Amino acid sequence: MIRADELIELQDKGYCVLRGILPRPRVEECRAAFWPILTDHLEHGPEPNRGPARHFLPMPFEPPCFSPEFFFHPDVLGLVRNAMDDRVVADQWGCDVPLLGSQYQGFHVDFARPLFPESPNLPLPPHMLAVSFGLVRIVSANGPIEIAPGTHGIPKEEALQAVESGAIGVEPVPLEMGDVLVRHPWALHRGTPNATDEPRALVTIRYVRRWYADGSREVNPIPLAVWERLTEDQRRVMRFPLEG
Ligand SMILES: O=C(O)CCC(=O)C(=O)O
Repeated sequence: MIRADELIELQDKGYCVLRGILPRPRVEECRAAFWPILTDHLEHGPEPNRGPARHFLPMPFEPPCFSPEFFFHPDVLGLVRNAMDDRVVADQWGCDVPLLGSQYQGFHVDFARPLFPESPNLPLPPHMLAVSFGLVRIVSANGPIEIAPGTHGIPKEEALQAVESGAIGVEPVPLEMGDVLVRHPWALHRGTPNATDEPRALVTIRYVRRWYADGSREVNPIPLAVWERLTEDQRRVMRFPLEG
């Protein structure tokens, strides 16, 4: 399905939400399989790496943590391709988890360097998009991401000032299970506190134009058996290391 309204919203606001498009059973299976891995990471893994009581960890590619429906959903991939081009690849698959005790992050963008350092504010079409969905229902109590709409089109310092002064308001993005958030990584955003006992797991796939690479986040390798079950078209979309 062509998502023309959402594409316009993504272009104008820097994000849009596709409501209820992922099959809930797939998301629930992913959560059930990931939860022991997450629990082990939280109990025995490294210290929080995204602020107090806030973790990022790479997602496994073993099904059902991985499902082709997450990466190749026709509406999501269609939207991402329309916003960039037909040759986009996925190069990140990770999970952001604020816990009880997490705080507001500072507003930030998700890229370290402008594409052309000599012209950092050159207005350009997107070369990456983040596609996220919750493994739990995300409501105000457990820390929805907040996004400052329209800031993807403004020089970063100007955008930060506008958000700090309140000239641009910020929007929390609650997500039901099955909802998918698509956002420009350079729209200013921040994580908010999780005030519940349950980890708030938000998984993200990053799609980039084929010519772009930055290796900015840790990723897991794809097991050979999973790779072999993908179609040729699906393999063309996956830019991850192969296990072995
Ligand atoms: O998990 C979230 O709500 C946002 C996290 C984030 O933007 C970050 O850690 O860079």
